Amino acid sequence: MADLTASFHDHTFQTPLMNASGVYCYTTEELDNLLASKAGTLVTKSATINYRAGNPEPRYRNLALGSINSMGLPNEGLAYYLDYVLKKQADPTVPTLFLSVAGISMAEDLDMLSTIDQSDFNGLTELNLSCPNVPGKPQVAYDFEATEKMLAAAFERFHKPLGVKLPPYFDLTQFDIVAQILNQYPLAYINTINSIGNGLYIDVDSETVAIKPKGGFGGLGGAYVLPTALANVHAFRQRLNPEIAIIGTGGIENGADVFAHLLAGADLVQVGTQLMKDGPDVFTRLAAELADIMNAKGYHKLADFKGKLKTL
Ligand code: RRO
Repeated sequence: MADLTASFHDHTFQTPLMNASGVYCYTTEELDNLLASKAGTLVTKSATINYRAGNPEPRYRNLALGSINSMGLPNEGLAYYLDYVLKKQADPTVPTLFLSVAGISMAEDLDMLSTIDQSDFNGLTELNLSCPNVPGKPQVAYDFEATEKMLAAAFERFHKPLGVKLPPYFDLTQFDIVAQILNQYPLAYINTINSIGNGLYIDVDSETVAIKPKGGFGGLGGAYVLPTALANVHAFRQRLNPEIAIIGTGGIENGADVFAHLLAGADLVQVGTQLMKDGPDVFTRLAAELADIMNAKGYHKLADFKGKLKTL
């Protein structure tokens, strides 16, 4: 019988599955439901220092091939999520949790990292450098100079395990440049990819866009993004120091998609659009489908195939 146990640095999770930040992780009730599911762990909604209402609705739409969103960073504020993970880490039955932050400015990011550093949080912190949906705020990780400055300043004050959430890159030279920057820092992991920013879905019958903010432009998720996500996971696995783990996010609809992410080099995988569509029961199905594939192939554990993608 396939063993789905996933290792991530010195942490062990029952399955390699978790939610993608921004999906089903806004409230303590949603977070508790994730903990009760087959997800191996969870990540909280990217937080700002203070509560944010986010962009006007409708701001998320499921589409036949995925989803489009321009949520605009709605969240309860860092204290809410930090309080949740601190309470949970006192419970030995709860796995190590991920806490995500996404400041509107570098100063806000650094402020939040200092708060987390000075707290008792002993889980993994994720710095989201790739929110595509705050009007007037470009994604930090598409500005290589800003990314380098951010990481340098972050590691001056932050002494706990830190990962970064990256946007998709599309050119091999971008992978080279970004990996060269990331390899200079003691990152625990990268999470790739965030949604493909600023897509535009058009409904031809009604001749309208699908969401209200930004005239309809929004981040794409789901089947639209799977090959881009796999490319980013694999390109970074080929370039990053082996100590930097990878969370693969993007386009997972079934167990085969989970298998593909792991094969490309992901250590854990996150599910966004499909979790939005199905709720936390999706993890039961994904775990069963992944186990079926491993059993059929004669693989007993994730390490039997993780990162072992073959080329022609
Ligand atoms: O809240 C959002 O609009 C959002 C964020 Br912070 C993000 O990182 N990725 C995304 O697709 N939406």
